[in-house]
Amino acid sequence: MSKSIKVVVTGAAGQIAYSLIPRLVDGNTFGDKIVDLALVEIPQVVDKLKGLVMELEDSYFPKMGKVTYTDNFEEASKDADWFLLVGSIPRGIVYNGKKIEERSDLLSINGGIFVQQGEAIGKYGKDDAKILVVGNPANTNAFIGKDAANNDNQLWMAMTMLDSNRAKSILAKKTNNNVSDVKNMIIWGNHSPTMYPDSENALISGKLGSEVINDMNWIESEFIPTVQQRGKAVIDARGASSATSAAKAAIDTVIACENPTDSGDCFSAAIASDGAYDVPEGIICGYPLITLDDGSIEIKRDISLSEFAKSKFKISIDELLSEREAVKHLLK
Ligand code: NAX
Repeated sequence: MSKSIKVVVTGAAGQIAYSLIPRLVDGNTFGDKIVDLALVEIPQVVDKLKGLVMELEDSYFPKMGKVTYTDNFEEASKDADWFLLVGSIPRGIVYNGKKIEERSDLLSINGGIFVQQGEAIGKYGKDDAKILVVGNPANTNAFIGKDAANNDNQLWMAMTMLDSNRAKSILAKKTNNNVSDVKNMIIWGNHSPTMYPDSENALISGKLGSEVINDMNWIESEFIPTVQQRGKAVIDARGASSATSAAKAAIDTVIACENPTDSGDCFSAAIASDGAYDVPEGIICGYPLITLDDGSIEIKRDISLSEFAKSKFKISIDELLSEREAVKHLLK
């Protein structure tokens, strides 16, 4: 009999989740394992999940196990292996009578949600649970959740895979390669417009990006801003934020964590700094990561950063520090 795995998804009635959830049970993401799903929504929309569950049942997924839905996060958390925290309150909506425009308000409101979810994960999730925060502001939400969970065996991540996938695609186009020829694509810092996508350390058909692309002007004025601002560009063009690409990126992150990383490669996600690359300890920072044969996940530590890279990375670290300051009232 195949092993089973329990995955909790919040924001399960949202647009990212609609693309994401079927892929969790398609037999590709978790291989042979039977996947039990616990879908979570806020009370106002939780009943909509009945329709999604019907669709899942009608789709014939041989690896799909038990599927439940609830507005009770604690109940959903019990013995879960993976938490995909997609749900959050977006900028622009009216919340408790106030329109949420300021990043500080967004940080505080979502921070409150992540305190409760973090506490439940620490208490009820498996001791080796992995948590991927997608809902923005992802890094600081993960920072608050990890603090509230207070369980260092669990791995908290914020998603930067979408940024890394975008960056690969742009580098591949620029150098007439296929996207699969671009490896070691690192997103340093915050998942925000300050992130630093590292073209210099990317491997393009086996060669360092710094050797392949001799066009600093293009890197500064096109590549970096395009990766940083692409989320907004998709909203402007589509009238809605990235959904299918965000779902694919969440799946790619899960697959990267569940399988050993090829030598010479890495994957991108933000995790708590242990001081690596001189980042202040504790903040959830975008790093190059590797999954080892025993399943543990580590920061890849042998990347050298140019002075240009360091100056860009510092901007993003400073932003993360100011976000930490803005939510300090939520920390234990
Ligand atoms: P939607 O507005 O379509 O869905 C969000 C869902 O979350 C809603 O159904 C809402 O009811 C639910 N929700 C809110 N608070 C919740 C809570 N406390 N518990 C459970 N569910 C809750 O947004 P969608 O397009 O799916 O995007 C979700 C989040 O992903 C947003 O915060 C968005 O900014 C973020 N993104 C993050 C990306 C990344 O790379 N890290 C990229 C894509 C996306 O912009």
